[in-house]
Amino acid sequence: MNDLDTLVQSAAEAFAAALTPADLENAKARFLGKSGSLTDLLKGMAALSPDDKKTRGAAINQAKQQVEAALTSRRQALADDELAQQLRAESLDVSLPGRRRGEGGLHPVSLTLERMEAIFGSMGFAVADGPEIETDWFNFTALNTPADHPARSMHDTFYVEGGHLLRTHTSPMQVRYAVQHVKRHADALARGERIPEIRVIAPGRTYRVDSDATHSPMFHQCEGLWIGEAVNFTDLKAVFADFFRNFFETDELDIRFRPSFFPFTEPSAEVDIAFASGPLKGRWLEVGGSGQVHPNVVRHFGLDPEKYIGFAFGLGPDRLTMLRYGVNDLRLFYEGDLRFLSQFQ
Ligand code: 2NL
Repeated sequence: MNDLDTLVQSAAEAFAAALTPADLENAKARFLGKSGSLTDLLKGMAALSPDDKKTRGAAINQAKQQVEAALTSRRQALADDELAQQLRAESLDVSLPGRRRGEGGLHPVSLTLERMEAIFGSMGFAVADGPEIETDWFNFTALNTPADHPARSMHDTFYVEGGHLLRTHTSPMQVRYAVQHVKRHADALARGERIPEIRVIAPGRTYRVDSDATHSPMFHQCEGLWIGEAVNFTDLKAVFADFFRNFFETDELDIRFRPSFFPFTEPSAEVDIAFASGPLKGRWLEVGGSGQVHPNVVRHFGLDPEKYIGFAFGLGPDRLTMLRYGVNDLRLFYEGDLRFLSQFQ
């Protein structure tokens, strides 16, 4: 092997030993650089005769081409390696199942409210919806609540700027609905004609200054109102029977009225139910309040209490949800814990 063959071979070995592009460029400098081995050989030709220069020059050039070819191929190999490594690092397993987007769902109390709307809807009740910030008149005065009633105190009611308040029940929405209904039929009333009955429920959020294991400052109510010319307690009991049997999906259920007092109804009654079977079998459970709408309230609707009469009731959707699903702590509904909430989807 002559000196040029040896040089080409050691260049090829040096390039092969270079594991990074930077190493390779350093190795290149040793053979092809300004003071590299090949450059030295070319400089060493100065003393040769013209004929020798020709043959020696051609041989050196051929060697240089071989070294350059080895360099190019090593460069390519290193670039290929790097690309392969990058592809390996960024590889995707397209056969893996995709990540599903969480689907979400309704809150258990919303499920109850939707159920209540559907059941009362099937009995001809319209659904009224309106402001949670109310005036004193719609929340208290129209409902025959005296000016000195404790419910009006700052201890019980959240007052906001401008003399408004957060509604303490959804009754004000029923007052709004009744007043509108009467206005819409004002001409017929003036002519002494009959007007359609008022049959409405008002589900939604309500607020009271109250917070412990069984009370939340925000809670839900679903009130109902049925006013006509001869609507009575028998109708009320039938409405409750139909509602509770549908809601709890059982006919094995008793309902009783217990005398009570509310400023907006007279007479008034608490409503209890008892299941004939299941874990709550035989226990009377308080589920709401009710009564015949007070004549003063009927008057505030714009109707003559001598001609129009009916009943109203208030149910607690939070408590109904607890009973239906067997939940024993009200606070679970308002802590936003998905481990609890996702069980209702
Ligand atoms: C309860 C008590 C009740 C009413 C709500 C009412 C509404 C109008 C007129 C008259 Cl517009 N009354 N609502 C009547 C009696 C009881 O709720 O304990 N609720 C959970």
